[in-house]
Amino acid sequence: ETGKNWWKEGVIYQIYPRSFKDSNGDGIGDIPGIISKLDYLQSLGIDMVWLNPVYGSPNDDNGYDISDYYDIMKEFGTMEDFDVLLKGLHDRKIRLLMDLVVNHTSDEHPWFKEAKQSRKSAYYNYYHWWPAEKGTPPFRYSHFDATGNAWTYNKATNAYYLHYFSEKMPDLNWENVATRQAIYEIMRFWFKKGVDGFRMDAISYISKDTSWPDVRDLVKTKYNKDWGGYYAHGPHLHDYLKEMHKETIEGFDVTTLAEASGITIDEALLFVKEDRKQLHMLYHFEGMMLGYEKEGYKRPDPKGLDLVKLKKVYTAWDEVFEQDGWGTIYLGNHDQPRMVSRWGNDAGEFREVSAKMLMTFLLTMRATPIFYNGDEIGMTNIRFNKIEDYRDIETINMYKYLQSKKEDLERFLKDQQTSARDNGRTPFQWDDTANAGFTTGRPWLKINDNYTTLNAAAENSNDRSILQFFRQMVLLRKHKPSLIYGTYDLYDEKHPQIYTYTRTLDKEMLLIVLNFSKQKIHYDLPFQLAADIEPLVNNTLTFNLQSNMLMLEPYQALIFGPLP
Ligand code: TEU
Ligand code: CA
Repeated sequence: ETGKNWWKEGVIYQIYPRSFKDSNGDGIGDIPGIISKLDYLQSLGIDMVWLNPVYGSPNDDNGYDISDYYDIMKEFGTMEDFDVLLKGLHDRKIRLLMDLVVNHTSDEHPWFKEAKQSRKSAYYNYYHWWPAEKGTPPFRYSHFDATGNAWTYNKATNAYYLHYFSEKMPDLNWENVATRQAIYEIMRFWFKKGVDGFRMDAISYISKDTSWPDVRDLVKTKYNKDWGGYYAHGPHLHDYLKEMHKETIEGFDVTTLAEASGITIDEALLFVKEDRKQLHMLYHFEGMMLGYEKEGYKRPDPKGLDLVKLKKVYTAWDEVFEQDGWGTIYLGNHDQPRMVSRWGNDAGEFREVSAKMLMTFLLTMRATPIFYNGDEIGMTNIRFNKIEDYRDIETINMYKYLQSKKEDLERFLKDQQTSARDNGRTPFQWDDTANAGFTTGRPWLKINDNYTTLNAAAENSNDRSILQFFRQMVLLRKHKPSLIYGTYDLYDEKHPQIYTYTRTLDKEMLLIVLNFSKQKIHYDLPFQLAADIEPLVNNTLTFNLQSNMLMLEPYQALIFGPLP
């Protein structure tokens, strides 16, 4: 914790521009589309927008492969459009966080185009190379490569270049001072333009052990089979972040959010402890591993979600930031399936109530909440059943990889219905007109058929919708300082269905009770409430308390307080 700041007090709304709103009928969401929805954004009560990458890009990985950091992607519009968007947000008191992707560039970035020509190129050292005269490079895993290997051979330089993601996304060499300065220049450019901060993509990966050990055994012994964990342990990571802070962040009223893949609780404060002057907030992946098997692609664990474990994870992460630094909390984003499908229940009657329960959770924890667009109306997984429907390089290349290894592709496709990133990337469902009001053309990714009933317009005109509940909860968080800065205390940690905690600040104490199951539960409250107490928040129409025993409806969420 320590000082109070706007970025600790606000709610972040993440926009995936490709899928938000198409303005010109080409089937791809764009910046004018977002501009046309500014009033909607304001109506949500959110304080910050995190915009996924909108820079020049050939879109191998939907904008995470950047070919021009100083321009806007053609499909998304122009720099003038961007300026209008920034002003439109600021006029509505909403700040804008951009996505900074500087672990890698696109192979179509001029730096790489030069670098790959010859070892003498001025940009050769902007990237990591393994000269072929030394033989084949020691193995490194790649997230998106169809062969699984992060090194790809380049003929002109007779060397292999490193790419932790797809082969069209070569990793930048941060050991080179010129590379680092070029990155700081980019950051200053956007800060000077008035953007309010960056979400920092794969930032834990930027420093590499350039003695290049073979990581296979290392990862097994030291990193608990998590190679992301190994990648997050580069030797100079914190030197670079410190330098970056000094060269860019200092002197601007901005915030930075570290995407901290592979970072554990013990290391979190190295990034965000205030007097270390590195970054401001961090988001972890520990929660995102719950309910998946440990190894291989994201494969749902047949045992399902273990709530006791979930409570443990989020409680431990709360403790980290109790004294210093600050965290964020999310249950969905563009790399994850839909929040309600994964953590709640999107079947029939349960969808609304469980979506509201999850919102109650996110908006009552001590961390800046991040909501992914569409989750505020309870959008659900699309569950494609054939590979041709997918657009995501992660799914497509994993399919190719498994195919080459003769693995069970049917099982993979079935698992992807639960975990694929495209589940969360289908176009936003605005209304019940053709293509959900997203586009007049052919959408780049299929739209979920349920848009005829599940859409923002319908929810806007229904007082009891998920959307209205979201607005009310965002407002509540603003008016209850205990929900932002208050201490968090967990009760009944071993209860397998119910998550109970209090948030306390000065004399204000709120009690939050969440039923994470589809069962009705008789639950004995951890302490005595007044017999005539009424809940402050209830996501159902039922409230049944008898001598301190609550009869909780499936997925019921209740907030009581302020309590004496
Ligand atoms: O993700 C970085 C990351 O750590 C990935 O392992 C992520 O967990 C994975 O994609 C989940 O399936 C970031 C972006 O959020 C992601 O969209 C990009 O594809 C990736 O970086 C490369 O830039
Ligand atoms: Ca468009």
